[in-house]
Amino acid sequence: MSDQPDIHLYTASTMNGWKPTIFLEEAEVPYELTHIDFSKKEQKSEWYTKLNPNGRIPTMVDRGNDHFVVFESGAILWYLAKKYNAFLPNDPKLENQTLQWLMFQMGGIGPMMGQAMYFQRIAAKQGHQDDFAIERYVNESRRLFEVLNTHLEGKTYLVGETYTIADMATYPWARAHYWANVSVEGLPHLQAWFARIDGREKTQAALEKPRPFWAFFGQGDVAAQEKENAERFKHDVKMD
Ligand SMILES: N[C@@H](CCC(=O)N[C@@H](CS)C(=O)NCC(=O)O)C(=O)O
Repeated sequence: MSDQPDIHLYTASTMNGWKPTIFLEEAEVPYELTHIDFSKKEQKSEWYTKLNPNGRIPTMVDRGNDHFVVFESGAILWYLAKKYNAFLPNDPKLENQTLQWLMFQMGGIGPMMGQAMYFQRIAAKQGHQDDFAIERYVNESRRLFEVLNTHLEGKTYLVGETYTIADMATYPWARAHYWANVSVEGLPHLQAWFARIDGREKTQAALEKPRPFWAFFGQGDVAAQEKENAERFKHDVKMD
């Protein structure tokens, strides 16, 4: 018997990268974490792209299932929820609603906010100022936040009363609204949901791994964050 944990996660400190660590910490599943260093372009290396043909993080290997490899953060969350029977309701309708909100994040919030961040925080800093693109992605992100806000009225979490993988996928992105300059003013239900998840200790512990969320994307010292990110994103790194 090996004493290695089943789950081996390859990740970095980004919104997509934190999603599986949130699950693993919340479910108290032991895991090994390998930090993929963007500044060394490790995500494009030959060994890594054999695991993840998209050359992005996160990727997960389940040693307990013939080293089954999963890429795409939503698929990793789904796999973990099924394997550990956690954070995914058993009721078929609630399960499907969880999938709906997970898809909403994967196809909407992530790509729109990712581009809003990219055009403001990376492209603009490299001399490519594109106001049309910035406006488009910021406005579309705000529109999606309004959808979330309306949906969350009277609810504790995205799918009823229980914390699910849909919340785990959406929180790291939406909570970083500040970094994408997407306002959450006038969205009280979204803000209340933030506060609820801000108070979940295990989720917050997950956001420390491999490097802290709040240092990069919290409302801290913007100049210092941008300086650090300039090094981190010196290659043409994208997020969606
Ligand atoms: N749809 C993918 C997106 C993954 C993604 O965009 N990852 C970014 C970080 S958030 C990345 O690895 N960027 C590195 C690069 O573009 O080289 C997922 O959800 O897993």
